[in-house]
Amino acid sequence: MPMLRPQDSPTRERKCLNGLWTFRLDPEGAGRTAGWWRAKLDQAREMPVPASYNDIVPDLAVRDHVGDAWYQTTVRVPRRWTGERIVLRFDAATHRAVVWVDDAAVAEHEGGYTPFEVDITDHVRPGGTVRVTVVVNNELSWASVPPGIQQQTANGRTQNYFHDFFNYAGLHRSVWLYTTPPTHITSVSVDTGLDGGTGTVRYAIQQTGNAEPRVILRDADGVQVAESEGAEGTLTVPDVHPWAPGDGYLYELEASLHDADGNLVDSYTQPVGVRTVQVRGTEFLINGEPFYFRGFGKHEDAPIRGKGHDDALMVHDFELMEWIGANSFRTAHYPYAEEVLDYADRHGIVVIDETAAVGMNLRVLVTYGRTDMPPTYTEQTIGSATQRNHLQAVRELIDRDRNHPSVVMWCVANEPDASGQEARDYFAPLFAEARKLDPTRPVGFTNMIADRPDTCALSDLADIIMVNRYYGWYAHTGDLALAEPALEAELRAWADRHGKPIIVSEYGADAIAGLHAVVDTPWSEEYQTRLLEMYHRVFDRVDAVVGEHIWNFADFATQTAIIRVDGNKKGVFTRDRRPKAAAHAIRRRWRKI
Ligand code: BDP
Repeated sequence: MPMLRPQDSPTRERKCLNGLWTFRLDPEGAGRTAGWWRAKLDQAREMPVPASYNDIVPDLAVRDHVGDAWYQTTVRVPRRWTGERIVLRFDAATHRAVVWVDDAAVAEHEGGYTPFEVDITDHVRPGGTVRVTVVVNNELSWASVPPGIQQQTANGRTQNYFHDFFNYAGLHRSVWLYTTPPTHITSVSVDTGLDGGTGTVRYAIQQTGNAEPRVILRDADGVQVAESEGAEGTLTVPDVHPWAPGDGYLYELEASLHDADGNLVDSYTQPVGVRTVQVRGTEFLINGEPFYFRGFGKHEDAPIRGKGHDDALMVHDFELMEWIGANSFRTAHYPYAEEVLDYADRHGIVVIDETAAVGMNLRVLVTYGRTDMPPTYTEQTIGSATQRNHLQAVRELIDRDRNHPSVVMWCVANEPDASGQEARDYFAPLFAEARKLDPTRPVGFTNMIADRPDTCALSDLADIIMVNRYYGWYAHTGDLALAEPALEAELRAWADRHGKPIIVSEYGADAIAGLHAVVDTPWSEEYQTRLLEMYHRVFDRVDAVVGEHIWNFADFATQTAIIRVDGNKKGVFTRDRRPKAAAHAIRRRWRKI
């Protein structure tokens, strides 16, 4: 069941703890033994929250730090919070964290992109202050999602990983202190349906204590359209205004608890978009209408703040997507900040929501010159420990995001090794878990080129085929004449073999902004444009293709590699969000100019 986000309501209040915290790296891991949470952090510098810490300080020891990093702040608990339940919540801590309030360890969480919270009522005194200390750890192992390995070099420990984006760490999202009444709502979930002009909203409320749950549904003008009593039920919405791509119409479900005298005990408001999603043959239907995905695989990535959430950057990215004519994106390669999904809900942008499972494919390391890697799925590599964390990541993703109408599909992993029975044994329970938790949305994963239509061991587990393809870049580099028929033949093979809709969930070419060439020259802006146009010609010829997500929206940071020039340059925008030539070409296609 969803964990409720902090909100201000007639019965709830929140206080944001963002700002400058004190901060100290702990490469030796000394703090956990020495008890750094017991006092003011020694030798500390200041660090902004939310942000990745890596690029804030011009020092490789910070950027490439492996291990623990300590954050601390002092918070005053409002005096008026007496009698309330007080909760401390982290929207994310990458990749794991332990939290202390004064001297008491209160919370622990694994996984860098989903929230966690803890009731700290017994540890605080309204009107007083408390010290909040967090140790954030960025180590990746075979068991973590995403996985990685460490190496000991003459220079100390280094962290290696198999995914193509920088291992940013820190407190990437907001931190909250908030209240609920002692008797309170713990979760609200909604599923919606459409039947002609009538909508349905099936709701379920969970709570603590003894109080009567009620719900009221209001339209966007605040006019009540339905109400009900009880912890579960189905509301009927006559003349419904559905949520649809490009039309982010939202109702509001106010869930409340009442005591025996009818007094309000708790109140929580959940936005609701009434829409349906369905796969039929080779079509992807939203509200029964075929939907064609135009957009990007994105990243949460920017200069200085790394993966730190920033409303200015978020709104700018959405405005650029609107400018270019995108209607959708994939949260490659991890769950994004909840603010991003809220924005997508309000603006009718369609989202493919992905877990942080990326880089589970040891075969690809050959590309990076590594020939010494073991098989992907063994107990020494990606094994049952990884799978446990991965299952938890699926649960936390669905718990967090199931109420978002913008989210139309779950993506359980990016480009995993999809060969053989081992891959199936690893993934079948993940697909099953996603379907069990949410029978209303299709489930998929993105396939990498090594696993073909006739050999991929996972595609029949998925409701939709998502393929990442780099013809003209990693294959047939620079040769669009060879790349075009190869791409077309493969897409037709997927359609013939599987009879499911196909989204080309990645395709693209690196381009260095400002590099120009008359003839096809990889890395030039013209080659990137021509490659994308070639893909689009092919997509227009293959009926089963229902979506095009260019890799990537913007250039982004990666670990150092000889195939990366200051990061991955497949953005159609630069890292500071200036358009490359391809952006104008895409805009002509997507906006039909
Ligand atoms: C794909 C990955 C993506 C990479 C991209 C690339 O899914 O994360 O950034 O290739 O190489 O394999 O640009």
